[in-house]
Amino acid sequence: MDRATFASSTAFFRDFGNCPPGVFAGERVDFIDKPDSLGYSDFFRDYLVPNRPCVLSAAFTEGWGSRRAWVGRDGKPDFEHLLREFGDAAVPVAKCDLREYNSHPKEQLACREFLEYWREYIGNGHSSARGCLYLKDWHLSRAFPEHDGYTTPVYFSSDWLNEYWDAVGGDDFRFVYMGPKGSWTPFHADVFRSYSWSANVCGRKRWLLFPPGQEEFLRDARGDLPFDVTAPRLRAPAGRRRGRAPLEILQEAGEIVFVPSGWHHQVQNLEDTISINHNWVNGCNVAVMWRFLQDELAAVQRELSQWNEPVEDRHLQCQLLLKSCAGIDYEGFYRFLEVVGRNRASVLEKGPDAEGGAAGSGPGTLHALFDLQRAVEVLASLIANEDFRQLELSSLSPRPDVLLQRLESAVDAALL
Ligand SMILES: O=C(O)CCC(=O)C(=O)O
Ligand SMILES: [Fe+2]
Repeated sequence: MDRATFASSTAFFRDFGNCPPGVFAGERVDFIDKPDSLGYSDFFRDYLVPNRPCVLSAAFTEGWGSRRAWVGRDGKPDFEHLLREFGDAAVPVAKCDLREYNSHPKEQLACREFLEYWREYIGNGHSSARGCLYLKDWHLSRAFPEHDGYTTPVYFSSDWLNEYWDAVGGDDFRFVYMGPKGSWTPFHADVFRSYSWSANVCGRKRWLLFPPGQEEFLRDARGDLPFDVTAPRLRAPAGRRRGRAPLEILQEAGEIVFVPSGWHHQVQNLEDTISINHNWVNGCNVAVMWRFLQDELAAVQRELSQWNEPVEDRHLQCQLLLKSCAGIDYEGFYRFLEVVGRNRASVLEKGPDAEGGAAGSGPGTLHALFDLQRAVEVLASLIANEDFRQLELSSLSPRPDVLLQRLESAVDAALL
């Protein structure tokens, strides 16, 4: 991160605090053609901080092994290769013709069974008695850590989510999707309101993207969000539509879509498509994640308050429910800030590096300082939060106030 980007990003979050203006006024999604025209700091300043989508051209994935090895000369998946490499793995597969709450029901299959189904589905004119199946949210890089199918582009490398889950074990947010033409993902915003990036190894996708807040116009009489925003009921004539039309992206083979934090979206595979997707959080959207957790907890509390039975340890029950519906509770979020905060403080203790002014350079000391300032701000807000204060804080080690003080001192020392 260069000095100018550090200064403008720090000022942005100082001025807008934890609720940046965020409303996307543009009608068009930027397309970046040449990798050497986009430095790390450019991406940080123009897309991450203002939370704006963009598309990176196929030149950005040109060197990936998966783009050669997983794809035949005709641009279609190379089934023989995929069977040899991944046939024995167990993979999650969604049934796109069915609905379970707000997603497609999933089952575990052997990758071989899915690939054979897919090949037959194509041979049958894209139809099958089994319906349309979609392999999704497969943790390929966890199952095959040695596989060199892709490298994460530097723009997406400040990734607190995977840094934390890699440190504590048990989960990660790096996925592969494989689906026939017609497979699709229903309307949603991503886990923890994280960012995502999604690269097509082969095939094409159609994305419909809604800036934060626009989803409110799509709720039905019960307040529920739609499952399918392309369903006829929702296609009101333009004059009667209250919200704006979504942004549409047609993503070609090799291209990468950057999905900002908290943007609802729906995605359809226009061809037989394989994609790689990561979800991530960093200093630019950690406050959005924290806001999301507070909103989810409030929803859980409302739900619980409707029960007639007295509930023992209500705040602990609420945390349990929060963890099961949102994927993390307040203590987990505290640990998350602790791990990232300590890692950044230790980078700063090592002293300045040479990257300060270099345009296009990746994370370094200034980035560590930016991150630490953001972690401190959100940690202070967590510690001041009434629901957090009701938890057994004395059992946390380090104690939250001690951790906050340590991290604040590390920021002060670095700013001297
Ligand atoms: O490609 C898909 O089907 C869904 C991808 C998605 O929702 C995402 O990358 O956030
Ligand atoms: Fe998504």
